[in-house]
Amino acid sequence: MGGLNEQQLTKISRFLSLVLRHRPEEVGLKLDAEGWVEIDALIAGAKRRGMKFDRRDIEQVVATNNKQRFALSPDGLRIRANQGHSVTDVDLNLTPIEPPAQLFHGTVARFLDSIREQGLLKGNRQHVHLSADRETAQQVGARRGKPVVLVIDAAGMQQAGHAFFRSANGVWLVEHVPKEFVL
Ligand code: HQG
Repeated sequence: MGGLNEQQLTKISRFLSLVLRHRPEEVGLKLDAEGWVEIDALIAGAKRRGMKFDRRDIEQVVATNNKQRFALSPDGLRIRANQGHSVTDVDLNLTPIEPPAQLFHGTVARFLDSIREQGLLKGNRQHVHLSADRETAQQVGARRGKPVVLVIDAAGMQQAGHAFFRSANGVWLVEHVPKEFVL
C-alpha cells in the first residue's frame, strides 16, 4: 500500500468527510441506518463528480488517516465515518460507557459567554465532542483561533444520568453538556 502522497490523501479524506458525514446526496448516495455506503457505489458516484480514486486508495486513506476518521466494514465492502455526522438518523451502534472523571472541550474565547449560558450544544452535529486529554482539546480549539480548553465534570454528568459514548476513533460524545458541568 502507499500509492498516494500526503496531498492526495488529504484531498480524498476531505471528500470522504463531506460525503460520509454531511452530504451523501452530492454523489447520489444514501447512508444506510448505520452510516455505511458501498465502496463501489462511492467510487462510481465520486467519479461522476470528477473525483478519481479506487478501492486501494480508499484503503490507504482509512489506514493512514491521522484521526482515524473512517472505518471499513468487516467484509471490506462498505465504509463509514466514525463520527462527526450532521446527517441525522445515523445510528453508530455506540453503547454507553463510563467516562473518566474529567473530559476536555477545545473552543475559543468568543464562544465562552454563550457556553456559560447554555452549556455545550451539538449545533448541527449529532453530538457534542469531548476529548480525553488537554492536548487534543487544544488542537480542536486551535482550528478556530487561540484555543481555550474547558474542563468537563464527566463523572458528575454521568451521575446525573447523562449517557457517554466513545467513537471508534476515541472521541467522547454526549448529547449536551449542561452549563453546571463546565468547570
Ligand atoms: C462551540 C474535529 C456557542 C464549540 C475535531 C465549537 C472534533 C458553542 C463549535 C470535531 C456552544 C462547534 C468537533 C454554545 C458549543 N455557544 N458556541 N452554547 N456550544 N459551541 O466543529 O467540538 O477534523 O461542530 O465549542 O477534532 O469544534 O472533523 O465541534 O467551537 O473532534 O474529524 O461550537 O471536529 O474533528 O464546532 O469539533 P464543531 P468541535 P474532524
